This record gives sequence, C-alpha cells and structure tokens, in this order.
Amino acid sequence: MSEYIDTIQGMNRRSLLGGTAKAATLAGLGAAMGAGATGGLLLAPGAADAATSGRNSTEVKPGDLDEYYVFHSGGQSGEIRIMGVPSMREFMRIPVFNRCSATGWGLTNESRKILTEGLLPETRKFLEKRGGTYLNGDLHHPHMSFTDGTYDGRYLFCNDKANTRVARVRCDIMKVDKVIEIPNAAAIHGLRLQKYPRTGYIFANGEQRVPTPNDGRDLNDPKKYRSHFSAIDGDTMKVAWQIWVDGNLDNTEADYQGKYAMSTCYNSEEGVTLAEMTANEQDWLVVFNLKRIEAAVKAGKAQMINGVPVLDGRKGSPYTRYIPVPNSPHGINMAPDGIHATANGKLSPTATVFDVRRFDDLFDDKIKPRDTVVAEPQLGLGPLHTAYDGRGNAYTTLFLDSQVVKWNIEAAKRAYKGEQVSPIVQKLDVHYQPGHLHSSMGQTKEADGKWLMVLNKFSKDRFLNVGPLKPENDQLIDISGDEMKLVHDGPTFAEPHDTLIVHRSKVNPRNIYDRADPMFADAVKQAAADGVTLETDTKLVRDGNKVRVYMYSSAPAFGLEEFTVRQGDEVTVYVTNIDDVDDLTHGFTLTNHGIAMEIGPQQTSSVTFTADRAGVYWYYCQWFCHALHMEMGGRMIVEPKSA
Ligand code: CUK
Ligand code: CUA
Repeated sequence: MSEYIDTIQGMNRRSLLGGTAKAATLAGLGAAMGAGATGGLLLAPGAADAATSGRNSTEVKPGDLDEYYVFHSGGQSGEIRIMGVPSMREFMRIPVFNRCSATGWGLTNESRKILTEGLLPETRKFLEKRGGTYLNGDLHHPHMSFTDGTYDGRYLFCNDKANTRVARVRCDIMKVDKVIEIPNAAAIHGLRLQKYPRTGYIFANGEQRVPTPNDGRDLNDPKKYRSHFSAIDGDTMKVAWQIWVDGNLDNTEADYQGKYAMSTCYNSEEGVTLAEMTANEQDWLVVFNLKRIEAAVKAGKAQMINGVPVLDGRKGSPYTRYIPVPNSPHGINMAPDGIHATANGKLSPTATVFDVRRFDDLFDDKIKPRDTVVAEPQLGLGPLHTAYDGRGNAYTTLFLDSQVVKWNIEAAKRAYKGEQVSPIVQKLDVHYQPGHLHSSMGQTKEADGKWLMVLNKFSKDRFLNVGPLKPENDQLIDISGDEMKLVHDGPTFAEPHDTLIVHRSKVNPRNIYDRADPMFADAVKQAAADGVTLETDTKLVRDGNKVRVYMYSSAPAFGLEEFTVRQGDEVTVYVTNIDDVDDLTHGFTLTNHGIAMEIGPQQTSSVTFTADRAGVYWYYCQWFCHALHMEMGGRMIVEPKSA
C-alpha cells in the first residue's frame, strides 16, 4: 500500500495527463449555458464593472454588501464562521461545539441546556465531573436545509467528528438551538441533507467501527465491530433510524429525488490498522434505499438498540447496494443536474461518475452494481472533492497535485465509452493541498457557476510568517468564464473542511430578538413564577441558598447598580436587554468569576455560579454600546459566611 502512495507521490503530476493543452477544445462545451444561470437573483454590487470586463468583479466597495453568504466550517475549532463572497470577509462566528469567551456559549444557562440535553445518559454521567459538557468538537460539514432542491434559509446542520454529535443552527438568529449525541455510532463524519421534497433527514456517517452496543463487549473481535449510517429527523432532532454497513463510512450525499442516500466507504477489509485498511484495490459507494428502509422500520423489522431502530444493511441486504470503486474513495458529490454523482478516488487518480437514475434497476437486480457507472476519468493525483457549475462542468480538488481540475461530464462519459476525447478542460495550481471546494449555490439545483472557493490545507509561504502553526488558505476562483481565474487568497484558522456559498436572497436573519424566542423561555417561566416582569423589574429572590437576581439593561446602565448575596450562595443572574435598536448588544461580565455573556437587543440571558468568595465584585458590560459604555456596571457584594 505505502508503495502505491510512494509511487503516485513520486510521479510528475503534469506528466500524468498533460491536461491543460486540451483546454481549448472543450472550453466551448461549457460556455454555452452560462447566460441566464443567475436569472432572477439580485445583481451584485460591482456587477456593472463585471459586465464590461466580462468577468465577475471581486471588489466590494466599503459600504457595499456581498452577493453571497459563506457558511464555513471551523474544523477542530468547533465553530461555524459566516463570510461573504466575493469579498472573503469574515462577518461572524457561531459557536457550536466550542466555548466562546465573547458570547458565553457553553457558560450561560441557555447554551448549557442546549449543549447537555441531547447527550446520552451515560455521557452525561461521564461528564458530571468534567464540567457537564464536552469542551471541544470537530466540525467538518455545515449544510443548509433544503426545500425542493434548493436552500430554504431555515437551518444549518453540522457534525462533530470528535464527540459523535450533530448540531442545528437557527438561521433567523444564527445561533445553535439543538445538539444531539448519536447513539451506537462512533465519530460522525460525513453529513448531508435530504434535498427533496425537503429536509427532512440529516444523513450522518459514523466513520469508526466499534462494538455495538459499545459497553465493554467484543473488545478484541473487530469482525463484530459495526459502522452505523444514521438518519436524523431535522425537525425533531431525533434519530429516525440507523443501518449497519460493511467498512468505514467517509462522506455522504443525497439525490434530488428523495429516494437515495449514498456514502463513500473505505476499509472493505474491515481492518484495524492502516496496512489492513488499505490492502484491497477496491472499496465501495454504498447506496441506501430510503423507501425500503422506512418500510422495514415501520414494519418493525429493526432491532431497538439504545432507543434507536437499527437495521442490518451489510452486503446482501435489501436496503443497500455496494458499488465497487477504486481504493479509499473520499468525497461524494451530486451534480445540480440531478443525474450525476461523483465519488473521488483519493488513493486512485480517478473519479467515478454514477447515473443515479440507474439505482432503481440496481435495487431491482436488473443491472450489476458497476452498470451504474457512466464515467471514470483520470484526473490527477489525490482527488478529494468535486463541485459543479451548472453548465455541465465539474471541478475536482487534487490534493497531491495541489491543483483544481476542471473537467466536462459529457466528455468524460464519451471517453468512458471509448471515444478519443479528454474530459480535462483546465488545471489550475492552488496553494497548497486542497481538500473541499465549493461553487456558488453548487450543491443545489440552482448552481450559478460564478464562484469557486477552494479550501487549501497548507498556506506555507503565502502569508506573513506567524510561527510554526500556519493558517490555511481559502482561495477564491472566478469560474464564470471559460477559464478558471484565481482572484483571492484568504487565511483561515483551524480548520475549515467544508463550506457553503449561499445566495443572499436565501437568508434573512432578524436584527432584534423576539421576546417570545424559545431560547430564553425557561428564564421567562422562572421570572413569572417569581412574580417578575423581565422587561421592567429588578428583583432579588432568595430561595434557601439559591438566589435569583433579575435586572434589565438599557444603554448605558444595568437596572441594578448593586446586589448583595451571602458567601456560598448559588446565584443566577438574569439580564434582559430592553434596548430595541439594531446592533445594540450588551454584555454581562462578572470580574474574577469567569462569567461573561452576550445579551442581544430584546434578549434575556442567564448564568448560574456559586458566590464562593466574600468581597466586592464589579460586573460590567463588555459589549461596546454607548459613549458611557465604560461606566455601565455595578457591584456584587458578597457577605462573608461568619457575618
Ligand atoms: S472531509 Cu476534510 S477534506 Cu471531513 Cu469533508 Cu474531505
Ligand atoms: Cu452596555 Cu456596553
């Protein structure tokens, strides 16, 4: 195996295909459908300049807005970042699996409830003496909910590979509202959404194989380890069903008909060491038949494990089909035409293209698994992920070659049938070692073929040297013309794996919280029980050694300039921001207590802590809100126990 890798790494990447020379012949194939691809969408600022130059303008002048939202994963940082295209500016960070010093995510009662209520009972017990929740996460794949094959702006869903969780972000306020731990599975990696008729299901790959249940049995019997493919109901955030597969699941995808999900799958050997896992020359694309699975679950054919109906979808089952593909495939990407899906070779220089319409016949055993393959072009070294422009072209990252290759799907199909035609349109150097790439609206049926963002794992010499740990490099490529054109380098911190480029017409967040927002419904309920109106009252309620302190905030003052508790009290502070103005967020930071939280306009936030130490402790507003922001504060007076 390692010999194979040595061989492909040692090859001269340009000797393999010599693709660029053939660019001219095929460029025509892609250009025809360009006009009208963005019909109905708002014109971007700068579009006029672009019209005269014939290319997209990358310039977003001060005060102008970007045309696209980018939802960028934060990898082992555990967060999602919101950026803009074409400016590549970062606008906001959404803490998800991480803790956030600025907003108090992981610290406030509201966020802690979200972070803990979806954990399995045994995990909650495990975390009891470890702060109650995980401190890290590894967020690879954010995806926006679909209605009828395109983004609907309701939610983002994302995975945590580190601690086997799936989270949901509300796009109206850009905050997480649900985090669930997936039972039975281990390390949720690939995550994609049902595109049709709507989301619907969240498909989540459990990458690692473990005993099931993983409770101490079958420790040294890897043959009994299982990988789980999970379908989660995106509305209730409950696991609808799971299914066992052979091998390890990597990435996943769904079709545009709502009939099939599919996952790349490596380790057909079911080994536990690298050498064992890569011994075979072939692995699989596993296809899941959603209707059959649903029917079987409904008919009670699944066994309940940890509260989830689990079916056996290993080879020979009616629920799955295993299509052989070259060793260790990685990304699987559905084209906006609704017909073609591409699995990327990783260890093979090829990509494998399936016609998903043939999956019906495959499940009816009318054709063989490989009969679903309609092309298998040689692209270059280390193909990882593929994006599309909606004009019949595909763009694949070549990790080892540090290139993006543009290729034509129809040409690849003709070549597969034996015609002397190269599908390669152009190869473009990127810097360096790209993983995911994403085209504007490219994972929807509204792919508009304007921009391509390439997420490079290494930046090396592209930025000022910041020490041994370097940023990554997200590059923006203009794909509106026949030729790909690199237009921007953008450093990012650890470690965006995947990204979404969503037209701004799809997303419409609020500016001010709704006072009926479920995020702080518990606080509203507790206040009512204490006879407090959050918006107008300040009050201290003592309940044994539990103390609840209610105050509102209005720039530049808190409703309470001091409150007094006793040493050892368990104190909960509720702050309601009664300002009703765009962009007027307050904060509550309590000095020397490790307490800080964000309170957006019309939001209520709360935090609970023990007032262990006697003395005077000032609290202050840490969100710049007013000319007298520095003066916005008050005292917590803690009377010593003996007093
Ligand atoms: S994976 Cu990272 S480069 Cu987790 Cu989507 Cu392919
Ligand atoms: Cu309120 Cu600063």
